[in-house]
Amino acid sequence: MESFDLTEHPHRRYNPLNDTWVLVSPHRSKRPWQGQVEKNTPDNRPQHDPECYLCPGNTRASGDVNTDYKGTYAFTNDFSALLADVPEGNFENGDIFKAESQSGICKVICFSPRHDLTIPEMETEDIWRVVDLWVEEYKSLGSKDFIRYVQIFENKGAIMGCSNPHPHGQIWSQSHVPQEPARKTASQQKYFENHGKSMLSDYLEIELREKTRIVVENDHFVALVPFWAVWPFETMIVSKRHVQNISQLTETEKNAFADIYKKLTIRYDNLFEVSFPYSAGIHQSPTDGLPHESWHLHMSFYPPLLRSATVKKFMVGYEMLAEPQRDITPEYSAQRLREVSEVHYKKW
Ligand code: H2U
Repeated sequence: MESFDLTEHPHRRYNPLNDTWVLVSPHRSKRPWQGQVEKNTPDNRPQHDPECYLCPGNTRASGDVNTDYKGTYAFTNDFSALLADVPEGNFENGDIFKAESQSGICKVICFSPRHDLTIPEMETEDIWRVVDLWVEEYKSLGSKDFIRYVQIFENKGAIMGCSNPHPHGQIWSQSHVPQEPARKTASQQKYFENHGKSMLSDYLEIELREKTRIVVENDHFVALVPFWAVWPFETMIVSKRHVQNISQLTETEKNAFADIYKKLTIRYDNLFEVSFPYSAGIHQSPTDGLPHESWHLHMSFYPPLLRSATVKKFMVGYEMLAEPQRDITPEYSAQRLREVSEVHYKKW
């Protein structure tokens, strides 16, 4: 029998960050497709939309009026999933029924006053302002006694459930560390105790040597398709320097973060010639007062598209009931993203 080959044979890959597995079936990527096709709607957005609740000077659903902002703009979500004044408490009935109260603050952050732009279309210096706002919000929300974790994220595109095309993200901060960052906290801590180095420092060292999964890098950050990627074109931006969170980035590093965020998302757009949808977010140290020296800042991108602007990956069936599965290998995805231009060549 021939020997095991990661590019040919079905296998499972381990994600050491969150202690999960993904099934990879490279032999299956040529199967015919007759399923759902998403519509690629043309985008003719004006620079300012009087109906948009995120544009400068407009009235939101709550009746509050946005300032006439010129750069970035943050406000408390009018429909926050978490509220600041929740009485503390637990509910327990034996080992089966458990609940705990949760308080928090949710914010909406507008990336630009321009309604018609997206991150890959913005100037790097304007994206720098977004990074700077993330830092400010992480620091100010995280410094509150009852906030133990700050989740910064961006939902882009209607198929990701994004309610408005105006360039924006969200921040949910809360009184407990939610399960995904909690899993990453435990795994990174264990690795740090065993190796005396952050897991992602060791991981980056290998990736930078092998180069097969790297998409783009600059002096301070690397964007790559992780070995354990679940989504077809999932990527991760990792800081070259081991920092726990964005508040530790130097001005130069913040600029480099903006630069790689732009370069990666341009490649995404160019891949299928569409404003590429994704959910992306920053994972970094909790703000619970513990040291967290093992945490290594990274930003994950989870795009749903599989083979074109209109064909997306479904996480259904086996993925829902057993574990995630992918067909094209992370190495192939990285190669595709490396091959497309880093210049945003099309407006659609
Ligand atoms: P999404 O597009 O990712 O859904 O984010 C938009 C957020 O904006 C959403 O959470 C909030 C919604 O609650 N929002 C307001 O806070 N005020 C509004 O007037 C409309 C939407």
